[in-house]
Amino acid sequence: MNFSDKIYIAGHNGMVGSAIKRKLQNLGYTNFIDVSSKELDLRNQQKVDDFFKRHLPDYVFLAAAKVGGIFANNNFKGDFIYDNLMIQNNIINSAHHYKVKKLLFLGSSCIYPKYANQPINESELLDGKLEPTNEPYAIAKIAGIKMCQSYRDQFGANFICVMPTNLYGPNDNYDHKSSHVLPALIRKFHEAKISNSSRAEVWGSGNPKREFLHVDDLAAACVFLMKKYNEKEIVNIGTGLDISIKELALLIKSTVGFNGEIYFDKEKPDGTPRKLLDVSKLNNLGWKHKINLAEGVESVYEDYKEKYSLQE
Ligand code: GFB
Repeated sequence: MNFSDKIYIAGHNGMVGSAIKRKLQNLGYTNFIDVSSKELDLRNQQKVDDFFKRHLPDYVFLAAAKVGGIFANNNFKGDFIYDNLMIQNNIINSAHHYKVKKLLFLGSSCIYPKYANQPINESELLDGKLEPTNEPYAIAKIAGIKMCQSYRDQFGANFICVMPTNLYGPNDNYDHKSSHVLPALIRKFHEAKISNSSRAEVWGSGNPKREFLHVDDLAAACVFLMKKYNEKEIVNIGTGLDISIKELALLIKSTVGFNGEIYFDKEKPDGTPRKLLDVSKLNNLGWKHKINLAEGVESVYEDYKEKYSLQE
């Protein structure tokens, strides 16, 4: 990737897209094509085609997606499958049609079977049944992988696919219902602290295990792979370390300084019991994460307080 190349980050206002843009800017890249979702509905094939025809990007990071935590995935299944299929179909097809030099497609660790062997190697893809709460989202992401791979096979397109683990960081979604667990617990414990509540609620049993990666690390890995990796096979991006939701709750409780009790609402779904990625392929290519979870949680709590909370 040369500094003068035209770069299109689909989803540049979201948590992932904005982190990729920050990383590229820090490295000295300046030639970005920015278009917001208000200006361009990526689900509209004609508009996406017109956009590519007009701007002719050299490199594309496909970070635009409909995303959400377990509740959103489970309750808006139609939106999750439709929006994601449309967005990725339009962008991948236009990238091929208008001869983009290289495209990076972001998938998700939920593409792997619910009971995959741990840590999950890339070879586990399509080797078992998916987790029902996010099956439509996972099917859309699997379709995106297969589309990139098929365009490589048939047309020689240099489209690569990366599978990040659960992410957190600046510009995350803190909505009570649609957020992922880490930002959800930051907000719940913070609100419980400032309202002097005796307890804060955590969904499920607390037993599922998750791996968390700071989005700045993800962005660094994406740029690294965009520069170095040119193969058909998918690549996991994670830390190779996971903790239980109960342990995460305890970490966030102490970071926030909430002194009450944690209540586990067992009526809420647990989702996949564990999804720890095998990151040996990425490590062997020469990349490793830098931000540990405790320092990452501390920095996003500061960010949360600055942006969303006026009272302490
Ligand atoms: O982060 P999360 O929504 O996503 O939930 P998944 C992880 C775990 O945390 C589940 C529990 O066991 C939740 O029940 N949890 C506890 C909570 N308290 C809360 C809370 O207040 N909010 C939330 N959201 N969870 C998503 C997929 O699965 O992960 C997506 O649905 C995507 O497709 C994403 O892959 C990365 O890890 O379960």
